[in-house]
Amino acid sequence: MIDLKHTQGFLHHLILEAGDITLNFRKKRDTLQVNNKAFRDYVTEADVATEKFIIEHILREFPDHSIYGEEAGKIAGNEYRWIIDPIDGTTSFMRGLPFYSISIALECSGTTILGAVLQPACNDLYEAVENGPATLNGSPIHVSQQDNLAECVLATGFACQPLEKGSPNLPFFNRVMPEIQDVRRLGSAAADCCYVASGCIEGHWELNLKLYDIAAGAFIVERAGGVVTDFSGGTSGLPGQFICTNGKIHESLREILNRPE
Ligand code: LIP
Repeated sequence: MIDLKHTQGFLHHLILEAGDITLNFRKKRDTLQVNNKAFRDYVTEADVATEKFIIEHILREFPDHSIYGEEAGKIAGNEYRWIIDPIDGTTSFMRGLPFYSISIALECSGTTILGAVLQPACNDLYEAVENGPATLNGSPIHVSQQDNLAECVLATGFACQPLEKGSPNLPFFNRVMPEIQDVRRLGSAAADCCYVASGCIEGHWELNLKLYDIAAGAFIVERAGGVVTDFSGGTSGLPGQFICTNGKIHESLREILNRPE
C-alpha cells in the first residue's frame, strides 16, 4: 500500500519540475527536433525528454510500479500504474501556443486514485485525489451549473487519424455547433477536461483519444462534480468516444451526438 498523501506531494513536485523542462525547450522551439509518428502525429525531443524524466523519477521512488507512457509505451510492474502524457497538445507546443499540458494519473488495480494536469505556459496546476476535491493551484474547483445547452461553450478536438479515415468528428461537430453558444478547439484534451472541471466551459467531446490523453483530466472532472462517459452513456467505449460535462447537459449532449445523420 502506498501512502497517498506522500504520493500526492511527490506527484505535485514531479509535474512542476517536468513543466520547467518543457518551458526550457519552448524557448528554443525554432530548433526543436521533431519526428512524424504518423500522419499529422508528431513527437518532439521535448516530449521524449520530459517523459524520460518523469518515468525515471517515478521508478526511482516506486521501483515496483507499472507505467504507461505516450512515448515509452508499457512497463510492467505491480497494481499501481502511472499513466503519462508528457506533452498533450504537441502541435500547439511546437507552434509556441500555450495550450499544452503534462498529464499524469495514478491507478490502483484499474481505478484512478490521483491525477495532475499542468499547463506550464499558463502556470496552472490542476490536481485531484481519491475522496478529495479537485483543485486549481491549491483552491477547490467545481463544474459549471449551466443547464441550458444554448448557453454552453463546449470544446472538441480532431485527434490524429490516418488520411483515409478523414475527420470522423466533423459530422458530430456539425450536429452540435448549431445547438450551443460556441465551440473551442484548444488542442489538448487534458486541458479541455480541466476547463470543464473548473467551470470555464460546460463540456468536451472527442473521438479516438488515447488513455494517456484523458486519464488524469477525466478524474479531475469527476472530482469536480462532472460526468464522464462514452457516447452510449457507459464507459466501455472510453477513451475512443469521450464525453465529459458538468453533468447538467450530459444527456442533452449525448442525445445530439447519437442523432442519426
Ligand atoms: C492531442 C489530443 C487532442 C487532439 C490532438 C492530439 P497529443 O494529443 O489531446 O485533444 O485533438 O489531435 O491527439 O497527441 O498532442 O498528445
